[in-house]
Amino acid sequence: MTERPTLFWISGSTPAWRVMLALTLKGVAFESRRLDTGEDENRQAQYLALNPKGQVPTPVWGDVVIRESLAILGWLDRAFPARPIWGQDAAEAASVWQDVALLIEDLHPHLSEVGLGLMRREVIPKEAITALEAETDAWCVRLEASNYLGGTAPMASDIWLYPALYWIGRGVALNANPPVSLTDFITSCPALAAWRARMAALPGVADTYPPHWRTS
Ligand SMILES: N[C@@H](CCC(=O)N[C@@H](CS)C(=O)NCC(=O)O)C(=O)O
Repeated sequence: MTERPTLFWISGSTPAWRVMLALTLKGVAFESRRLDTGEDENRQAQYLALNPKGQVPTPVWGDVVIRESLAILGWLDRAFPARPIWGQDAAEAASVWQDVALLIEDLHPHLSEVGLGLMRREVIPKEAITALEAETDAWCVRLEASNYLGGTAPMASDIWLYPALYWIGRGVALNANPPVSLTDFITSCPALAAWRARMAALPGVADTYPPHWRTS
């Protein structure tokens, strides 16, 4: 197959951002199809035929149409094996999967509670913030020992975490009086801040930042 994959995405969607990051880090050129939710572009029959939930991300490559960001990250490594994001061998693959599973199992519930609260401009329970900080600290400690969660190069675990932390930052920016501890959520952990800067400096990564977050 020679043509490039087409990626359907929505600005500000962390799952879509992950897939865009993976394509970028793997050096896979793709056609970008940003959908405008204000115009219900993700609810049109043509798009629903690709993704019946009307959700993003959805990559299309010839006859291949995939939904669910994690499945897409898995597919990408098989379809475009250069510059793997799921490790170089069986042991590394297991280690990356272990991290992704732990991020989803242990970090995501707290991230979700705090992030959704911020998006809805609700008062965030102190315990929820403390739990998020404790979980984030554990990943920060990991990053004191290596440049990336994946070791010497970013893997699917780094790709999972990067947009997730920016999503909290976006929620903080949307609130007039966000909880103080969330305003220095990243900078309070130097290893995490350094990792984020390292990720952002990789070729093409800065361009994946959600465009509407730059302007509103
Ligand atoms: N589990 C899915 C989640 C996808 C998802 O929730 N996408 C949201 C954006 S973050 C979406 O497309 N929302 C648009 C809508 O439902 O109308 C994945 O990881 O791909």
